[in-house]
Amino acid sequence: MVLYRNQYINYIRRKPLALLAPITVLLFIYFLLFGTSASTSSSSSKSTPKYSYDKKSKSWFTSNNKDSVMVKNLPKNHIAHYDLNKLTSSANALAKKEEVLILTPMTKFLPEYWDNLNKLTYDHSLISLGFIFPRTEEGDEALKNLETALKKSKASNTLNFKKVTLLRQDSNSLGSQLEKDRHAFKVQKERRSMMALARNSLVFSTISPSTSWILWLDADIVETPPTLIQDMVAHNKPVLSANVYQRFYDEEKQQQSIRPYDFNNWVESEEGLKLAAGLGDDEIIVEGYAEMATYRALMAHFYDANQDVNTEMPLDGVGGGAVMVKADVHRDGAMFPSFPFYHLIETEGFAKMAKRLGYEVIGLPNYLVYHHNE
Ligand SMILES: Nc1nc2c(ncn2[C@@H]2O[C@H](COP(=O)(O)OP(=O)(O)OP(=O)(O)O)[C@@H](O)[C@H]2O)c(=O)[nH]1
Ligand SMILES: [Mg+2]
Repeated sequence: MVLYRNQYINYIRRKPLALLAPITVLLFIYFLLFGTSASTSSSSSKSTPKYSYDKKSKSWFTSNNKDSVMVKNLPKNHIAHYDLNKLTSSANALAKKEEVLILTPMTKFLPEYWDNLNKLTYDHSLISLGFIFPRTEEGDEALKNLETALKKSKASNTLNFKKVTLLRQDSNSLGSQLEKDRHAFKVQKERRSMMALARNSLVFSTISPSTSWILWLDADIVETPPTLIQDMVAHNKPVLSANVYQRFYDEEKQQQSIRPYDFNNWVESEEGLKLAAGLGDDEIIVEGYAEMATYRALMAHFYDANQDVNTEMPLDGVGGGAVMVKADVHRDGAMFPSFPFYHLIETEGFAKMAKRLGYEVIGLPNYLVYHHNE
């Protein structure tokens, strides 16, 4: 053996150039086969983005197509299939493990809102949460408070939601959110159109291919039945709005009482249509203002404690307090117009758009949720 090896070594010592030909052939074959991937590994060792969409390097056997890209370093689940035909939103959502996305635009964090949300009895692992905060001091404060609440829940192992998304708004908001400023008639168009932009950013950034239902729940809704989700999906309606009331202390009767709060759930009236017909293209109707008497039937006034809690009534406008929407309604393109749409904007414009897409909009006059009392 030793002799055999020595023979070879002796031969190479005598004629070193004899190695040149086989080495060249080997190198040629190597670059031909691995030329492009060899350049990958050297570039990916630098701190490049996780996925690189480099232009394919020109090699001898590939065409010089400048637009073709190489997608590298992909995780195993990079290509995901979802059959939207198989995604259901049904009356027995919980049994079918349908996912619910709860969306809340938030200027103020109320602990009562958070406690109520956490008490919802729908399986939390099927619930995702999405929040959007304005770029104001108030928004900063609300975000900080929600983060603290999230940390606390996490520390006590009670944060079981599938996913929580916190968004900072890129559009503008009103500076002052004091009750009297928020409700002044002249600021409504601007205020509601800003809220529409916030709602649109929120839904378009958080809806996923597995979302079956979207529950719009305002940050000032502080009390709902714990079975809110099950109760609402049981109606199996594309858009379903609960009746927003408020608890207060009745000085006259010297006792706790309730009163209607949200007047954005309404049925269109002849007067409302006439009013709209007389408006300029850019003018809007906002419900609940004496400046614009519409004589619409307001769901808030239809509450009857002695009637069936599941009574339904068709609506033309909805508020944003607690509205359950089949995710397909949003997927089909229904959003919150920030511009006059049939002279309506935000949630009221959304109801109109859902109807124009062919969906039913329904209200539950006897199903109450409660708005915060400032
Ligand atoms: N991200 C964001 N959220 C907002 C903004 N304005 C209001 N919100 C939130 O949007 C929801 C509805 O706002 P509200 O101010 O309660 O509007 P409203 O219910 O029409 O009026 P109120 O009678 O005052 O309750 C609440 O959850 C607010 O916290 C805003 O500019 N940006
Ligand atoms: Mg409100």
